[in-house]
Amino acid sequence: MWQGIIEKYRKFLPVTDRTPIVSLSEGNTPLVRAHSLSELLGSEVYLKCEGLNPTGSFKDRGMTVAVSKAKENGAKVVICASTGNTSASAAAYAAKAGIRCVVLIPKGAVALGKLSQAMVHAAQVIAVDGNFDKALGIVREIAEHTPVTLVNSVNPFRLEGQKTAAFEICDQLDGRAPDYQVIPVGNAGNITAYWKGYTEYKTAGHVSSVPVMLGFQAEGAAPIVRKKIVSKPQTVATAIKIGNPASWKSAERARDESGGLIDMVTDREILEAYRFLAAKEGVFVEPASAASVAGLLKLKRKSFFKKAGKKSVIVCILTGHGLKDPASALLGVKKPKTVRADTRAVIKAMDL
Ligand code: AN7
Repeated sequence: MWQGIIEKYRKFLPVTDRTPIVSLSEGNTPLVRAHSLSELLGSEVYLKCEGLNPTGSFKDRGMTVAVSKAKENGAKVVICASTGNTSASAAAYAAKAGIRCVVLIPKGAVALGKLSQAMVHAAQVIAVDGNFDKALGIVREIAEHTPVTLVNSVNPFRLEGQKTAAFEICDQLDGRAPDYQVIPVGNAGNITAYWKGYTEYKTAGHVSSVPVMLGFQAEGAAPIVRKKIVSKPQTVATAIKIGNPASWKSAERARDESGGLIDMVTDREILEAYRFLAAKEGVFVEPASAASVAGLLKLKRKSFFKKAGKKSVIVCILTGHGLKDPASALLGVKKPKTVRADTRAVIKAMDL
């Protein structure tokens, strides 16, 4: 029986017999062969569907470890700042652990699905009149001066949990690492965690290589690409609307040590990839997740993968579920036709 990532990858994680495991059976998410993308690229493309975690995003992998350790250490309150998914995950795991949860969100900039999760899991939600970077600064300060536990990815236990996605991908590929991994970059914890995971799995002898890491930021929120803090980040992909990533330096290390790159994609490219995934691959993700596929398509236009010479194995990380952000799904799509409740009227509307 699958009992979550801590049970599965315990020997790679900072837990002991005394750690109370707070799990919602996260992990074990599908690695789906993407037929349309594979054909388009002439490569073997896979989608790691992290939106199928218990709260609908990859954050659950890190949260199970962070909240288990918080509980072990006797925490009464956990706190985080969030563009949405971290708060949904923290709220759910804190509920399971019986710990109070406070989340700070940038006012008006969190998708409805995520906000409703935090509220219904009974977290105290505080909207800050400022962006994510401001909110993160505030919770970091609070955690320094009060007895609350910070569960943003600056908490190292978060990245420990998140690295298990790299292990899983290698296991799902029958003991090999992908040649390339494409991933959205916001606060840059996830790219850092994946790189840690791949290198640890290689050291442990489970795989013989590590992938080239290809990260993508949104053009209006691309501090790593531009090499400077973006004070007013803008993008349709609210999850990655971040101007000063906490794991900036370690993301650069993942990029450089793997011989990869961190580039950016426009909102238009993100939404095109978002629709492509849903319409051609049958996979519904939130806009931030589509940044990885938008990046893949951008690199294809630049003939990036041709240089490899052989059929590469490429894994795109799809970080969050499409239902998180229902408003984005309705942008630029046709409204359903309304017809009389009558068989003939329906057949006529079907345009057969
Ligand atoms: C769907 O929830 O930062 O580069 O506060 O929700 O590890 O930050 C979310 C980030 C990508 C970026 N895709 O990952 C938060 C938050 C989705 C996300 C990212 C996020 P990082």
